[in-house]
Amino acid sequence: PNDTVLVEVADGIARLTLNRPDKLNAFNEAMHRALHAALDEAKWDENVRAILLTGAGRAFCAGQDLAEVDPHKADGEPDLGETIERLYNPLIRLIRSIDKPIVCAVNGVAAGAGASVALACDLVLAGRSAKFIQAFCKIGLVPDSGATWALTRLVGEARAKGLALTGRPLDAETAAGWGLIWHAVDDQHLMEEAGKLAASLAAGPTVGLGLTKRAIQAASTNSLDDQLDLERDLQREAGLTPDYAEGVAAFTEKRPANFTGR
Ligand code: T3D
Repeated sequence: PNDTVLVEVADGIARLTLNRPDKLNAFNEAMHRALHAALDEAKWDENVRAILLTGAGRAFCAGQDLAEVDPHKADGEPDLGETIERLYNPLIRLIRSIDKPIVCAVNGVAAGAGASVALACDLVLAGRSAKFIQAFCKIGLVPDSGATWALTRLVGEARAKGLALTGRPLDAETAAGWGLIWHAVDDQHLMEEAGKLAASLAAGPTVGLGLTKRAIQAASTNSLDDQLDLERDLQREAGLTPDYAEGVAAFTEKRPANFTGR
């Protein structure tokens, strides 16, 4: 446990705040460990039905802390592949594996792996002044932490290459227009909107929402036949939940559903 990620669990929502504001919430090892632990806990905690991720201060996350890397190591060559394999890839895999909706409130710049983490979340809201920067090309690196995968799927190859090869900042409004994120929101309303969204998800049929997330994630690599089979299997599972019975009962009785997340 350390204070590089603030965690607050209340009303079915785990609020996680990246908390190295002086470094624009850049990732060091401690923040990696804290974020991974907090997400893992939220994944398994039955009281948590939605996750809200944001950053403290004026940035969301500036990617890898460049003050903590040494490209001129005395005792050998740097192995960035090792860092990716040990820290970044497990983080992205964990985010995608959580069967609960994850809202990301991008409160300022999201650069390098910071943008990748945001794009791995399920519903991304960004303040109008926030920017997404594929900063990797400025320092001779390759977009990582799923950036090439997410960008290409979300905005297509032409725009993915434009962003990744130039490193030009993309503003929140354009990002929403391109389909990179869900919505751009006025800065002063971002946290309120993100909180409301997380609250409505936390009051939803958690199992069904989790299975929906799984189905949509599988769609980008499945054939239609595989996806039809998957939808059948997941629907079978959703159809066994008390929340499904409640949803149908509430509809029939013309009243709001009272989902319990089971
Ligand atoms: O290395 C591996 O293991 C491989 C993994 C790679 C994953 C990656 O994420 S690689 C990409 C790393 N990130 C970047 O290259 C982004 C670097 N930062 C920037 O380009 C700019 O800071 C921003 C565009 C994000 C924001 O610009 P601006 O003008 O709003 O702020 P600033 O003045 O540049 O930064 C404010 C402070 O934060 C400043 O510190 P100071 O001078 O006040 O003491 C700056 O050095 C610090 N900071 C910003 N980003 C980082 C950082 N410190 C360490 N690492 C950072 N990534």
